[in-house]
Amino acid sequence: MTTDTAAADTETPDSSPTAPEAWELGRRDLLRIGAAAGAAIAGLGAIEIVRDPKPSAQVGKGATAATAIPSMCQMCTTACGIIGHVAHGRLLRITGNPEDPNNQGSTCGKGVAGTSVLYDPFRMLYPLKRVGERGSGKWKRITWEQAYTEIADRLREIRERGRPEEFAFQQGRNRSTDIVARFLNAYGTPSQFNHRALCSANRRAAIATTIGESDWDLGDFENSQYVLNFGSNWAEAHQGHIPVAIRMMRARRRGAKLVTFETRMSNTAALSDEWFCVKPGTDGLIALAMANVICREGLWDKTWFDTWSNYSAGKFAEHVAQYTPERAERESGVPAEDITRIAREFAAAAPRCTTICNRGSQSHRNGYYNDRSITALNALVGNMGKKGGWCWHPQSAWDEDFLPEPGPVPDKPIRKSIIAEAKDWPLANAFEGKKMKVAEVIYLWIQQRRQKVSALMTYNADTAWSFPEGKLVRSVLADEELIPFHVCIDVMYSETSHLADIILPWTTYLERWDIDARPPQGLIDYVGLRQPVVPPRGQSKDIREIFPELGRRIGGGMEEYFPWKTTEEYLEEYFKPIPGGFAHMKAHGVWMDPTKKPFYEPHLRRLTPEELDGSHEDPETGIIYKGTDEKTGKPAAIGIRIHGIARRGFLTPSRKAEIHSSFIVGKGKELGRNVEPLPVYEPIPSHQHDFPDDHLIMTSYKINVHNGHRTMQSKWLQEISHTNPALLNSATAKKLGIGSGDWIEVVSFRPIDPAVPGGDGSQVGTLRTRVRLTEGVHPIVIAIAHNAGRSVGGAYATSGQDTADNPGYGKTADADLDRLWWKGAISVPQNDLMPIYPDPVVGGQAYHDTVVRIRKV
Ligand SMILES: Nc1nc2c(c(=O)[nH]1)N[C@H]1C(S)=C(S)[C@@H](COP(=O)(O)OP(=O)(O)OC[C@H]3O[C@@H](n4cnc5c(=O)[nH]c(N)nc54)[C@H](O)[C@@H]3O)O[C@H]1N2
Ligand SMILES: Nc1nc2c(c(=O)[nH]1)N[C@H]1C(S)=C(S)[C@@H](COP(=O)(O)OP(=O)(O)OC[C@H]3O[C@@H](n4cnc5c(=O)[nH]c(N)nc54)[C@H](O)[C@@H]3O)O[C@H]1N2
Ligand code: SF4
Ligand SMILES: [Mo]
Repeated sequence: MTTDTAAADTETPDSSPTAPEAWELGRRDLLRIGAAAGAAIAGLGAIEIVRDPKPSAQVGKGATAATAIPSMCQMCTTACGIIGHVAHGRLLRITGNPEDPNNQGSTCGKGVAGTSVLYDPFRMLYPLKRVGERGSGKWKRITWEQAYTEIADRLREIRERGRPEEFAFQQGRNRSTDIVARFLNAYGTPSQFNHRALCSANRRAAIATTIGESDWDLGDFENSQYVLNFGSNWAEAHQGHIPVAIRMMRARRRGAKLVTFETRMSNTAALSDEWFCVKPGTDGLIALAMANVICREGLWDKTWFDTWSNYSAGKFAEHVAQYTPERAERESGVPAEDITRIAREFAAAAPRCTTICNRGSQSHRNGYYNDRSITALNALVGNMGKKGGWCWHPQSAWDEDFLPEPGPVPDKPIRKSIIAEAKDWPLANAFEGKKMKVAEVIYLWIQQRRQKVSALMTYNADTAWSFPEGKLVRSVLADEELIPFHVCIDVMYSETSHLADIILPWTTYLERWDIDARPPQGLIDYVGLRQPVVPPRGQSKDIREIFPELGRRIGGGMEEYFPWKTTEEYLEEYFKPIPGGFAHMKAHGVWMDPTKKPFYEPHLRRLTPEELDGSHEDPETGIIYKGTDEKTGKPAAIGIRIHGIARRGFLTPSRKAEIHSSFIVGKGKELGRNVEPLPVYEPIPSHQHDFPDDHLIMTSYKINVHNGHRTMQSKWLQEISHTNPALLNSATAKKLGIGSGDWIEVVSFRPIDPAVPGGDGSQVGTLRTRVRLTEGVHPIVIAIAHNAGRSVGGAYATSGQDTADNPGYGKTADADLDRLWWKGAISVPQNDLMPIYPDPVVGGQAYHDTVVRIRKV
């Protein structure tokens, strides 16, 4: 990347990251955590809990005296409460906020390393405008005034033409949902693309189908005796990483048993009592075989199932009879006797037992049914909503009834987007308020000109790097006919901003305001505040400043939705209902209603006489109705009478846990598709033949010290992990004459699968990498980590490849650059090998099903 600085405006001086204590303290913290992780790998120790004094206190003495500012981490999506320790305007270190009910004072290695992202010497600190061909890497600095004017002019023209849907907005792991929706809805564009199908759509749809009121399960690990894990790597990743990990470790210390099914010896597998290495995409079959054992041996909670599920236990037993442990052994590789034994143990621990699953079970072509099957196992043993069992909470963030968004709030757009509302997947957009969308087809469909895009804004997503068919995404982003105008809002120079026309430098999470909260692991909702621990570096700005300004400049009524002068004024309004308001939030970083109780067994709550007043009941189903549902115009269900008592029930159409779902069958029929009402096992078509020795299934996984793209410019984290060799089973390697450290060529193929767009068996990509031999991976698998393989973003992100030393980055002095000892480390972009591969029911991307051919080179 090169930059012409001629047009630059006056720079805001940037404090350079030289305070020695910042690096020293941070490194020490990382080493502590590294040591704990090392112990964890050996299965010997527990994750260390790093605790610090209460927020808002002065800590330290003399030269290192620091102010403690509570805020929220965003090095991953878990949003742990943190404390920034700041002295003389510089962030010295980050620790966990003990007042946060989710992470309770703990952080992970990434959280501690936030300082190195804030002070990344290669960070983009100024608005940039492209001067060469798109993608040529030639930029000039421009002023914010020029950037605002150019962007507002383009967006105003599209809107005034009456085509707001031609302005497409691509977001990723976004947290600031209120301001994003406000800007886009005020503009009127329905083309709000997200990445949910790349992340968790299959799993969310399976949960929403079964319990209706949430798309996120929260095992009560703290109180559980037995945890059955199907492909969740909670010790290193998971959307609830630290909050889950600290509770799992407490459970383990108490003597709870942890059993993990994984294709790979992850740190979670290492921390478990038992690990079973499964063939990819077979977890659902294992769960169904366990259900079979529980049914035929009468280990179920038949009373609960017959009362609270909408299917009879007897009929379910007949359904699962086809899934024998022997069949599951043949297909998954897990011995039938272990499946039988574990099913018995799981049922014996009920109700203080729970499953946990994640991308290992759901990021497959059959991911939806896998997670339906795993979820059903819980209903069978009657642990749903019970203490120590499989629980959930209706709020995946804060309670919006208590803390509504300050008005005026714009309505949702009336225009339609063919891409955002992709119709080929029956359950992608089926659940009210839980639109999953189908992210992996966005750029293919733009290429196919299914929807015209006149301007694209990318934000909080490195699309060109994290989406499947990386090369296709990049070629579409580079095409000025398909995308005539591309604005990228980014913290660092990325594969996506490389293909923009204007780049807006974004603040890091340590320099911005936000209201945030995550699914409450303690089953009581809470709310948190992300606040700047230091002022923004350079000229970086947050969207809470950018969007109101753009809204006012685009005008045409948009400006009415941005009446407040500053973000603080807006948040002051937002937090008003909280005792102590914004001031409390700034001092503590978090608030939880002390009168609320954990959300156990909500279905049992008795309806009050007031609720029942004016209601009527269906004598056949027992469902109690009152008034009319605003959205459907049909009578609104408020509960169900069970054994003579009117109770709240589940929020599904039947008011029971839906083991059998007519709703999903109906959604399938609307599209002429068959959707199975019951949990089933659907073998993955492209995995069903005998593989030649050199054909393998490529899976993906996340590295504990990296998160997506957003951590790879951190020199601390890169120093710990900067390479992603292909993990290959030693026996497989022997057959192919491959030794540890050898170079191989990996060629990947699209599945031969008519249910998959472009599923013609053709080649996707090819790359060369090195292998690491291990017993800790399935013999048919080649596992490659996804958190590596950057091509731009500075010397740290690219292990010394991208050394562009220019003012576009706003590059600041950094003595550590000379100590970048891992120059040239092997690090490959896995997504260049990934086909677009949606589960045909929901559209969730299959990240672990790609068939590849390898050869030694
Ligand atoms: N360190 C780190 N933490 C993160 C993230 C990150 O990038 N890095 N990202 C965050 C986000 S957005 C998400 S969605 C979560 C994801 O959190 P997880 O789902 O817990 O993590 P993944 O690594 O995506 O996948 C879990 C595991 O599935 C295994 N696996 C693959 N195929 C199969 C299979 O067929 N069966 C089974 N049983 N296992 C299989 C992989 O080896 C992998 O270890 O993590 C969040 N936290
Ligand atoms: N092969 C493979 N691909 C995957 C996955 C996989 O397991 N394997 N996982 C998938 C999953 S689960 C997900 S959720 C997606 C995630 O993929 P993305 O949505 O691309 O997620 P991130 O990499 O977190 O997003 C990167 C962006 O976060 C923004 N960002 C926001 N705040 C900050 C900050 O304070 N600092 C920095 N540095 N950046 C910030 C930056 O703009 C940056 O470009 O990837 C998917 N891709
Ligand atoms: S788990 Fe995620 S949010 Fe929590 S400290 Fe680690 S990186 Fe930050
Ligand atoms: Mo994700």
